[in-house]
Amino acid sequence: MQIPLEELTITPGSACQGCGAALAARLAFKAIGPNAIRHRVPCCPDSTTAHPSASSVFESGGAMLTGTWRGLKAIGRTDVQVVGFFGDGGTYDIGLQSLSAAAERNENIWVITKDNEAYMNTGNQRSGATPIFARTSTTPVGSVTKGKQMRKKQIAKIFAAHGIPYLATASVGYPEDLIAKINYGKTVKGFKMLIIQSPCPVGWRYDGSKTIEMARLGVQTGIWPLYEIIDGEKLKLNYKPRELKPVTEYLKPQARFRHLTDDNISLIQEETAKEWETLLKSDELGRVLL
Ligand SMILES: Cc1ncc(C[n+]2csc(CCOP(=O)(O)OP(=O)(O)O)c2C)c(N)n1
Repeated sequence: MQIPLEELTITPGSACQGCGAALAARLAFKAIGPNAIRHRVPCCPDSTTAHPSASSVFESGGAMLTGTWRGLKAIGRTDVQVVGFFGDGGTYDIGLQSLSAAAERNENIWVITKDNEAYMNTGNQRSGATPIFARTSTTPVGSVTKGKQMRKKQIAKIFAAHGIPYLATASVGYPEDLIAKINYGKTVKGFKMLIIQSPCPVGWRYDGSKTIEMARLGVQTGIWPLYEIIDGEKLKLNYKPRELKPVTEYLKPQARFRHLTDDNISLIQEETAKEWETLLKSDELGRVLL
């Protein structure tokens, strides 16, 4: 596959060393290309690409994208890609209702979510995307609780249930897959969502040189499967190893999981294996099994 050479990200930007979200922006916008408007809601890194851009409050991300697309359509500029580049907080939680409304109306927009599994911009508070047992600043490890007690919200299934024409997961550890998904999405009219796992060395507490390794382990252990869902129905699994690696390979290098007991790890392993089976079956049948 040909990877576009043009760099559209602003360097050095405001990203930390090893920032997965900055890499997600770099890859995604290489594929989106220059003919786009990129909107943002509060999140980090705060300036990512050189595209025309506006900011809004979390709650109106979907409305801002809708207005931009409809305005462009009114002046005959239907060639422009309208893209929201939001964090997990802006997608899973605080921005959910306006994105859900835009998805239900099937607006011709992109939502690209860089999922770093917490509110990193404000100091690593837990979000709906934070996985079970992860330590964050609001789910500490102490005598009463040990990390987050709830599971990660199944946002892909929630948006797939809107019947949107294109939804996919991606990882900064698999750039060709990520770019191919954007290239395909550019041919689709309607609501497109790409959820990119974007490891955060500061919040997840691993060495910043290991971001790609973390991302790849996420995929190879089945914790972050790569798949596409067309029209909310047809599911295709894009990475199918003969055998998944044990989840410990992903959990152990991250200090946010350092306190996990063997029972905690077994639970994560069992749930990951169960979800993987469901995905394999969905892939075989070619339709989503919730
Ligand atoms: C309604 C509202 N609540 C809280 C905030 C404070 N706030 C600003 S950025 C942010 C975190 C964003 O997290 P996320 O969307 O996951 O992006 P990240 O910073 O992790 O990239 C929060 C909570 C806000 N701006 N508006």
